[in-house]
Amino acid sequence: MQFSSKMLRSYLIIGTKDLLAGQDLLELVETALKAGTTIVQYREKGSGAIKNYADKLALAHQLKKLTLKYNVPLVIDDDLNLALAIQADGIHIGQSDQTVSKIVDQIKLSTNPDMFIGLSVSNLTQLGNSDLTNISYLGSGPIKTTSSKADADPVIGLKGLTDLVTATKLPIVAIGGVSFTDAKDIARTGACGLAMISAFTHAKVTELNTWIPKINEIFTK
Ligand code: 3NM
Repeated sequence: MQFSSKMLRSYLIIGTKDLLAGQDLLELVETALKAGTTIVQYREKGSGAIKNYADKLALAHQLKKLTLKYNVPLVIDDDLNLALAIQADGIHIGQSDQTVSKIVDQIKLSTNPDMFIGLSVSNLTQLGNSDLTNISYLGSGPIKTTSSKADADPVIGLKGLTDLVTATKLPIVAIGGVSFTDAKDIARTGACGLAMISAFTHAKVTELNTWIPKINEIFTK
């Protein structure tokens, strides 16, 4: 699927360890997709994450089937083999993950050469040090404190986000401690959307059905 910045508007990130008691990952994703979520990232990371590759692969396959049904891109976090195995639409990598040039080379040689790449960039120093040649979008944060990522960078706030948006032409999705009610503030910085874990896992179905369409209208880039 061809990348578009519009895909970043309401960005669901989810992995097994993010689920609350009694929640089912595929069910949660389908509820979000029904509400209008514009992109899904499978992020199987952190303590409590699935370690077994076959189990991850099986779940990722099911996610791919599900997102395809709703014509929404599926991104895999930091696992190129998994991303290639399920023909994911994109891969997201962090500053400490594999180098971008290596990933680009592998993607170009694969059966899925159009896979897009998202990169986490938290501040202007990281931005300056990053090879952005083949990057489609940036994930920038944490905007506020987050309990979903143990090794998150220091909080950058709206000011840090604005600095990054001003410094690059690449579309940016804001991440880290953000929720639906932050959409207007985040949109004013020039960012393209909200990437969220706990806002999704904590929301009731009715809240998702109300908020996701609103968020998709608030972001216009
Ligand atoms: N990356 P929540 S913060 C996966 O700052 C991730 O790069 C971050 O979860 C970054 O919406 C984060 O629950 C966790 O705060 C986001």
